[in-house]
Order: sequence, then C-alpha cells, then structure tokens
Amino acid sequence: MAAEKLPQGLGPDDLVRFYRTMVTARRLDDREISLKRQNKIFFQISGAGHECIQVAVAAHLRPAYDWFYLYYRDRALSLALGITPLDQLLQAVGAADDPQTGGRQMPGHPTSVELQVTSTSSPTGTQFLQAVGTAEAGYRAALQEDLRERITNFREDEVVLVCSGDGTTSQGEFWEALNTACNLSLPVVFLIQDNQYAISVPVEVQTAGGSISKLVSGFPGLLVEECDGTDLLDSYRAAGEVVSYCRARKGPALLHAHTTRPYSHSMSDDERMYRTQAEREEQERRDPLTRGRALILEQGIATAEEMDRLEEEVEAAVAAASDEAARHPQPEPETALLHLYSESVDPTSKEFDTEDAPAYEEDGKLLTMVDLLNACMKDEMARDPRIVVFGEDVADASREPALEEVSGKGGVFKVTHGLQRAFGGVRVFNSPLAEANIIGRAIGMAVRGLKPVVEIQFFDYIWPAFMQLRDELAMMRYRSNGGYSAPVVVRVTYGGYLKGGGPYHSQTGETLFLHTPGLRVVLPSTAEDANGLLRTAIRCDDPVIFLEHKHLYRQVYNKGRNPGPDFMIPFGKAKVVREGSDLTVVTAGALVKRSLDAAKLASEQHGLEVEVVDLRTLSPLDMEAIAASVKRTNKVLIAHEDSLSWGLGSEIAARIADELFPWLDGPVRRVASLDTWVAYAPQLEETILPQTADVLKGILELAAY
Ligand SMILES: Cc1ncc(C[n+]2csc(CCOP(=O)(O)OP(=O)(O)O)c2C)c(N)n1
Ligand SMILES: [Mg+2]
Repeated sequence: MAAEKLPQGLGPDDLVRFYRTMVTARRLDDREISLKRQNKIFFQISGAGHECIQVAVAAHLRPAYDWFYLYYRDRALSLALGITPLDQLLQAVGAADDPQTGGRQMPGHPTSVELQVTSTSSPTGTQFLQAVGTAEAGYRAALQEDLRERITNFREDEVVLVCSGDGTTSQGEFWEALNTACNLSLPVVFLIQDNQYAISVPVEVQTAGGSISKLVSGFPGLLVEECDGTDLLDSYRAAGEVVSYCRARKGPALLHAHTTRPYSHSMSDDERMYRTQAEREEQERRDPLTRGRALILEQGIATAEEMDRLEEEVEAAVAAASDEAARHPQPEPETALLHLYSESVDPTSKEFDTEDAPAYEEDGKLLTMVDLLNACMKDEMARDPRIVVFGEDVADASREPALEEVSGKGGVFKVTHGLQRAFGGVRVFNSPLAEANIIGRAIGMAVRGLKPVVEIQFFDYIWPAFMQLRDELAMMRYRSNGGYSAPVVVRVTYGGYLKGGGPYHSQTGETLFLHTPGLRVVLPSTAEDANGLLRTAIRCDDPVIFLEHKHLYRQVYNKGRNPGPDFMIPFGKAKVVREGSDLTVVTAGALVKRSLDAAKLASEQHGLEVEVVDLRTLSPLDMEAIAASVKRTNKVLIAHEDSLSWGLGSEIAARIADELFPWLDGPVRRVASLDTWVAYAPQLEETILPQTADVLKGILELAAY
C-alpha cells in the first residue's frame, strides 16, 4: 500500500532513508560498545535516542553549503551529512587514517572540511559563539562585497546549525551567543536536543522552569519551536520551520527537541543509579527507532520483512566497516607534534624578517608604541580586506553619524583609533562587554577565512575567554589534524607599573598562555618592535597572544620611527639591546628598561659590563640567542615582571641548567615580582614589582659569586 498524506511533500523513500540512517547510527553505537568492551576502542558515547531529530534536521540542510557545529551525540546527523560509518569507526580506533581528526580526538567528535562540519570539541557550550562567528562572517560579507570571495563558500542564504544538549544551555556562552545572534539577526539554528538529563542532573535543576524554549521566549527576532524529537513527522515539520526562517534571513531560531537517552550518558555512567524504573520504561516507549519503524509500517511504506531485511543490511555494513577500521594502524609516534602550528607559514623564518630594512620616512618623527601599533593595523587593514577588528570600545563610535561631530574613541588606550573611520563599521566594531564572546566569535570567523585582530581590553579580564583560548583557539589545528585553523590575533593590554593600577589593572600571568601549546606569545618592549611583531602576528597563520604593555604604550624612551608597511620581526628572534662580557640579563617587556638602567649603574658604579637580551617573543623562545650570550658571559640572571614562581623565568632557568651547564660559572638567578597580586597603594606596588634596584642587586650578587 502506498503512503498516504505525508506532510510537506515527504515521500515514502525519504522515510525509509531516514530510518536507515537512524538504524545505522544505533548499530554503530552498539558496535562501538562491543569494541570498547573488548578494549579495541578506548572511549564510547552514544547518540541513541537522538537519531530522529537529527535526520530530520539534516534533511533541511545542505552539507558543503551550510555550516555545522555539532556535538558528541550527533552521530545520525553526521551520517546524514556524509560522514560515513567507516569514518566514524576510524576515529573510534584512533587510526592515522581517521579522516576527521587523524587519531587525535575521541569518537563522537565529527569533523569534515569538505562538508563544512567544523571541528567538534569536548567542552560543553564552546560551539555556540563560534557558530555565531561563522554566521557573522557571512553577514559581514553580505554587507561588504570584497569579503565575499575571501571567505570560504559565501552563500546568500546559507545557514549555520549549532547543536547541544539541554544541560549545556546552562553555560553562559549559550546566552552570549543568543544575544549576539539576535542582535545581528544571524541565520543560526540552535538545535537543543533535550533528553532531560545532563549526565545525572535533570533538566529542572539546570533550567529555571524546566523548559529552555520557554526561557528564551523573550529574545527579539528569535523563532522558537518545540517538537517531539522522537517523532519523525513532527521533527521534520519543526526542522523545516526553523531552517526556512533562517534561510529567509528573518533571524536566528531555536528548536527545542525532546529526545530520549536509553544508553545512559556514556559507558562510564549507569542511569539506573538515578532514574526510576517507571521513567526508564517511559523512555523505552518513546524510542525513536521503534517509533520510526512503526510509522513506516503504519503508512504501508514497507512490510515487516522488508524492514527486517533493511536492518540486516545495515548490521552487515556496520560490521564490514568495523572490520575494515580494525585494519588501520594508529599514527606513528613521530607525528605527535604535527599540526600544533601551521606547516606552511613559518613566522620564525627569513620570510618574516625585514628588520634590517626599515623604510623610515626622512625626518620621520619619533612615535609612541600606541602610534606604531595603530599604524601597523592601518597598513595591514589596507593590504588585507579579510582583517576585522573588534572588542570592547575599539570602534570610534558605534553610532556612526556621530563621527561627523566627534573624534572617536578607538579603544580605551586609543590603539585602534581611526580604524573604523578609515575602514568602516563592517570591519571595525564594538563587541558586547563579554570576553568569551570576542574570542568565540573570532574563532568562528577565522575558520572560514576572515582574519580577526581582536582586542582584550585588560589582561586582568581575559579569563572568561580562557576556555575559548585554551581549549578552542590553541587546539583547532591540532585536533582537526590540520583540517581547520583559527589564526586569530588577540591583542591584550597587559602589565603594571601604573602607580595605582591595583590587582585588576596590573596583571601579567603570561605563563598560562606559554603553557598552552598551539599559541604564539609576544611581548614587545619598544614602539618599533611592537610594529614589526604585530605585522608578523597578522601575516602569520597561527593564533597569537600579543601582549601590549600599558606602561610602555607612551614612554619617551621606547619611541621609534615608523618603519614602513613591510617591516617585520620574526617570532623567536631576541635582540641583544646592550652588549657586555661579565653577565647576561635575559628579559622582556617592562623589565628591559629596568635591566638597561641597572646595567648602566653596574658599569658606572662597579665596572661590570652586563649584556641585556630582550626576548621580544616569549613563545617561541630564542634559546639560541640566550645560549650565545651565556656562552660569552657565563653568568645569567632572568628578569621578568610576572611573579617569581612557576613562570617564564623558571622555564628558562631550567633550560639553561639543562643545555648550558658546562658554560655556567654561577647559579641561574631570577628577579621578578613577589608571589602575590599587585596592590593599589604605590608603596606596596613598588615593593611587589621588580625595580631597577632589584635587578642591580641581582646583578651584583651574581657577579660576586
Ligand atoms: C565545560 C564542560 N563541563 C563539563 C563537561 C563534562 N560533561 C560532558 S557531557 C556533560 C553533560 C551534558 O549534558 P547535556 O548538555 O544535556 O547533553 P547530553 O549529554 O545529555 O546530550 C557533562 C557535564 C564538559 N564536557 N564540558
Ligand atoms: Mg541532556
């Protein structure tokens, strides 16, 4: 008997196709569970109970056209988009040939460059702001023609899908993402797959009132739909509504789909410990596979025997894929460090070294670090239309007509002043006061080809973004086996010596970023170095934490001339800023000037000739320059602003001890801040931060050794 009156032009074949994908997903889960029990794979998380809503949503979307931010339960969705059972099992066995992540990520982390499935990670909720950023890249390209061919696959009616579970909506980034998606009216479909639990925590504990769709009902322009995510027809209807709303550029949409979770949270969890028998029986009745099969039989689309045969075919195909996956070896040990950084663009190379050929204007006047950072951004924005600049207060004036009357803000330190006026509000704009929002969106833009150069207003307030910086930005290339990258430049004002900066406007703490593989960390001490290093940061293909010392922004002693639009200093190239033969001071940032002053005193008062090495880049570290100097002087002091213990100095000292021991005529000494916060009262501040006198004391003690 033929199907009768399926909604929205759904044909009988569609339902069978949906069902086949759903069964494939479930059989893959079953297969992986058995492989995990045999220790042939090392982790398993299932998509069981979520299959129906996922195939329904996928049916309205287009791989390699729309963009996808998935989560670990999206097995059926991945299948429907084109990530095959073999692809999924290769990830499970950790194969070198795993086309998604090359054995770097656990199973359940769908990734495909070809299909525009971006790199899935494990932190719950980091995907939302990135999805907004990816949609925003399209939004900005729609407003500015020269961006269209520069971002990946611009489509006038593209949609971005982002998925999560119910519990994950408790993360603040979910709300930040909704705020920006609504504010810019971005075509993002938020698919919330509500299985009522986040591990063992039920939805009413997570969500005020127990319903996420009710809770978000006040967001302007947000279409909110709710559906039974275990019912194919209701899921297909609701998915169609939200996708067409976004395609028609009416705004973002949230689809709240009620699912089940019959296999507990993961293989490490047993839901019988916290769910009643009655609740589990109810869940069983709503199983999407049972319901899907019943629908097809009811509709007379296939007979029970035909359905049995389909299920057997799926079972056999999954078994064959599993046998095939088992034949693929894990990655070679030598590949462990691949894809931490770009393999094709090397910012430590000669190509990034034009330091010896500055193009100064004749009689060029001396400019501050703020001036030369600003000049670099102006030059680079003119050269590369992909650059967008955003952050808190970085625009000249968000209310653009005001610019006829006012000079413009351009950052609380004025480093971005005039950029909006020069390049327009599509490329230079204010973010909400939310640091994760800045970094998350930047990542989403960067994965599709924009070049965000964003500002974090104060290092002290970077921490809401730390999850995005460490677990997302730094790892993007590595975890996707080189498939995706996010070469964002994060400019951060940093440091103390402000006389009254206090504990929340004086912070250093770069050690946390140095300890994050995948990031480059730069700390210039002069205006010209800042110009050349920022240019390298922008033109390279790695994420960069660019530390701008507030105290050095407008000093007279570190002013320089504009070295021109092609002036670049490569990363990992330290500079000997004073030569000497008695002792080496290795330093950076605000300690460069203090070390130079101390060296001068040591010479004048004590006849000691001290060499001072300005690192300029903290990661990568120019160990060669350190070694060359230590081999000449045989004594070394490391001077840095961050607190003494567990920091940059500890690492450099350890490396010197390890690599240069035969050349040392004394202990490796450190001068740094006390192991505390920078207090407000100037007398305390002065004691806490390392001063010239401290560096001189360190020099004299070491020289006497
Ligand atoms: C930021 C973060 N915190 C905690 C975890 C551990 N964790 C993984 S999944 C999960 C529950 C997620 O629940 P929900 O969003 O409802 O999705 P579901 O697993 O139910 O599909 C938790 C707490 C994590 N991965 N990331
Ligand atoms: Mg859940």
